[in-house]
Amino acid sequence: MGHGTAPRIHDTATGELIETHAGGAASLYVCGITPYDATHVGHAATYIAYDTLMRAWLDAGIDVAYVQNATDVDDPLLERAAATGVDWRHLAASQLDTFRTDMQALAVIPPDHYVAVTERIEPIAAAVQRLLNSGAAYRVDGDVYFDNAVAAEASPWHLGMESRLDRATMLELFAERGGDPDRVGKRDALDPLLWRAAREGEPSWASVVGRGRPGWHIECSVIAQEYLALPLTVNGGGIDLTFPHHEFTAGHTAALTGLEHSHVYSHAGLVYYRGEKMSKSLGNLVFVSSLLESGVDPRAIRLAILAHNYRAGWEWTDAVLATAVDRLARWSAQAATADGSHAAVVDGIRTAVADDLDTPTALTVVDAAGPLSGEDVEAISALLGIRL
Ligand code: 5CA
Ligand code: ZN
Repeated sequence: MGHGTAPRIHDTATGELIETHAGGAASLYVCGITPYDATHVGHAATYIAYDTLMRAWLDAGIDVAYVQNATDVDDPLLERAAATGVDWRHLAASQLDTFRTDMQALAVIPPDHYVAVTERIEPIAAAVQRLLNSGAAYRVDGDVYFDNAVAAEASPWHLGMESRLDRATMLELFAERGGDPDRVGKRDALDPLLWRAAREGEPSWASVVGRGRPGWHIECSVIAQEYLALPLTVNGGGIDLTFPHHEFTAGHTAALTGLEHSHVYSHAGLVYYRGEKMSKSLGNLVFVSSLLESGVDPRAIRLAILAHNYRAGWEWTDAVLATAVDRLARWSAQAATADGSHAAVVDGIRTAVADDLDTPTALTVVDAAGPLSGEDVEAISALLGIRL
């Protein structure tokens, strides 16, 4: 369409709303799934948040380059494969298939490049070697770690630049989210793993830094650098990625390039179910595919998600879904029943979405409109991804 205003987006690193319209172009990197237990409603909410950002940019006539990764080799995926006696490659492939089908059903615009870490082992290993050469990385036995202190001296990044957390909180989250603060031989407890040397029974690849596989954060740093110009406009993901993942992704990129990784670090709030974060490790999951199989209209799932502010944590319940089913029925009954244009609705949706993706307000604009014109229906489709 090309008439909307470019959105302002909340940035974790500064705590401020940031303009995202520089030069009529934007780049987006959203951290993709680790393909097991996909796709739950929490995943869907995060990808729909960034889909709303995409739609707002496109509506404002901005050229967007969008990349997403898939963490198709990592400890939790390997553990799940081992526990269920499935080959890890088959597990990853089948879950990525489900994810893509679910995203399509939910009308999520696909990324321009969807990149699996197992396809990018060579450039990742080359980046690890460069960090070793520059002194920003060191070995512990065969494994390679990032030296936070050296990187902070030599680059625009320092520990805490992105997450703004204190060290005690960092240590806690690092241990919870895949880090190894107690590994003997590290220079600092918070130095993250860049490369894990081959272990018996684990997948590994031959590379310039020896046989092994990539650490987590270097994956997203290198894939973003390969496919997009730096700094990114927005690096997005769920709020659980604030630390350690996006902190160290930013650190690795800065140490490798001297550039900032991203202009904005954006985080979506988490979806809860039965009082706890919907998560693979807790097992309290509601799958998009199960909802679809039980006959739920994918547009109702999307509306249920859009009814919540993307930054707020919220609870998935039957009532949330029922409200969305009702809303979809009401909107459908009103679609294309009004003559002529209805600028207030289109403007209302645009203004709300441009204001840090305020979709709850956009929905109330449509609720209040009564009969909808053809132009309204087009705006609802373009900006909210709901085709009535
Ligand atoms: N592969 C990494 C990112 S590089 C990863 O975090 N994968 S994931 O499968 O665990 O999560 C995929 C995305 O969904 C991440 O952005 C994560 O923050 C988000 N996510 C996970 N659980 C929830 C939840 N309950 N609510 C909202 N978003 C969630
Ligand atoms: Zn990532």
